[in-house]
Amino acid sequence: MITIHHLGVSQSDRVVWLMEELNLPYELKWYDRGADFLAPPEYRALHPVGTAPIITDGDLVMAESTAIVEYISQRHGGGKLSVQPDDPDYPHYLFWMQFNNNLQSTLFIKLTFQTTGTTPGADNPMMATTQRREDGIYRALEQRLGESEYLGGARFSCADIMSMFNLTSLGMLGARAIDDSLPNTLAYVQRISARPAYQKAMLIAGPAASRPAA
Ligand SMILES: N[C@@H](CCC(=O)N[C@@H](CS)C(=O)NCC(=O)O)C(=O)O
Repeated sequence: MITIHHLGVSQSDRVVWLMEELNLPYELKWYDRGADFLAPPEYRALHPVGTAPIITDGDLVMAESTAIVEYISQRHGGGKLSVQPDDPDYPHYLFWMQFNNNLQSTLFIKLTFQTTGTTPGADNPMMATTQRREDGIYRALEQRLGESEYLGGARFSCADIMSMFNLTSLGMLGARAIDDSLPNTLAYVQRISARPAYQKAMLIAGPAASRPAA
């Protein structure tokens, strides 16, 4: 059985969501963040990368949510939440599976500036590039959701599971608010939030959830 090593308030909630969507059994091991909001030493000891999510599946220890989600979908979920190479939407699926890291890299650059009190003006080349990239990602999101109900195509897929954390929880760190300025994205978030498996997963492992009683 797959064990999800869940770090509180983290994007490992998307692995719980995937398992609920696929109706697969799993064990959830809960780890609390330290006072510095980072993963505790016992979490970092699980895998050299040390970031959440991490899963174990037999002898396999795996990090990086994009890889984990696709691995579980294909290996344990019969590929039904993946978009297969012969599907016309496959290129879209590949693109949106990368949305997570693309968006977060722009946020982390901004956060580094902010937390060190070194935020430069908009004409600073690094700042200008970061903002241009971030704007482009949200523009692509709006465009895609104006033409397709789901990011990976006409049906719900892992690409949607990879994206929701960034459109909801990432706001805690200062990511752009999903509001009327992004109408297609706002409607998408509302639509996806209504999924029973999403709601169940957020109750178990979402940002407002806490370690289950022993
Ligand atoms: N690209 C990675 C990002 C992982 C990541 O940044 N995880 C955060 C939680 S949302 C984390 O582990 N933070 C605690 C730490 O770095 O100590 C993935 O998608 O798995």
